[in-house]
Amino acid sequence: MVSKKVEKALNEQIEAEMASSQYYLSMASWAETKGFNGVADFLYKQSDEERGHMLKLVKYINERGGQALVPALKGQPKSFKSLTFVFEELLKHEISVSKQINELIAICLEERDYTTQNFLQWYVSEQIEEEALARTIMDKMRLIGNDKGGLYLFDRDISTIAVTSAAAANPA
Ligand code: OFO
Repeated sequence: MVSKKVEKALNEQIEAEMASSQYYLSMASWAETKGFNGVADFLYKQSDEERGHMLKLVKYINERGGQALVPALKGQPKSFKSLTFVFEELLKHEISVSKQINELIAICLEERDYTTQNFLQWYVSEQIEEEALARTIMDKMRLIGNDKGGLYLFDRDISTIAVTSAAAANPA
């Protein structure tokens, strides 16, 4: 059984995961309208992953005797300054989610809820992977700058960057 305090914190995490999913979806849609189809596919996938993170929390809270709450949708930006800006935001966002997960774990320890703390370890590993991926992408974006040819190749190759970075973050 989760305590009220842990339940509240987990519900806040649901909101954070949902906000990530919505934010990345708006980025994906914007990128698609700008002709960056590779980037759009990548962001649609990230958005789906975040929804998956949210669902995992919903099921966990309910399984542990709490009630998962579905938060209201917040508005999302319609446009973004540049691709670099999109990925800067993505990295910033992931870093803040990692912090939030750490705070959530601190609450679990305070409440001596080792089961939830254990459950949250999955999110800790996931965040390491997602931050590593966002950093790899940002490094590439910095190299490319506004070079059109570079952006074309980046858009074409982003799915490979994602696979390589995931393998590096999770060596077999
Ligand atoms: Fe990448 O935010 Fe979920 O965990």
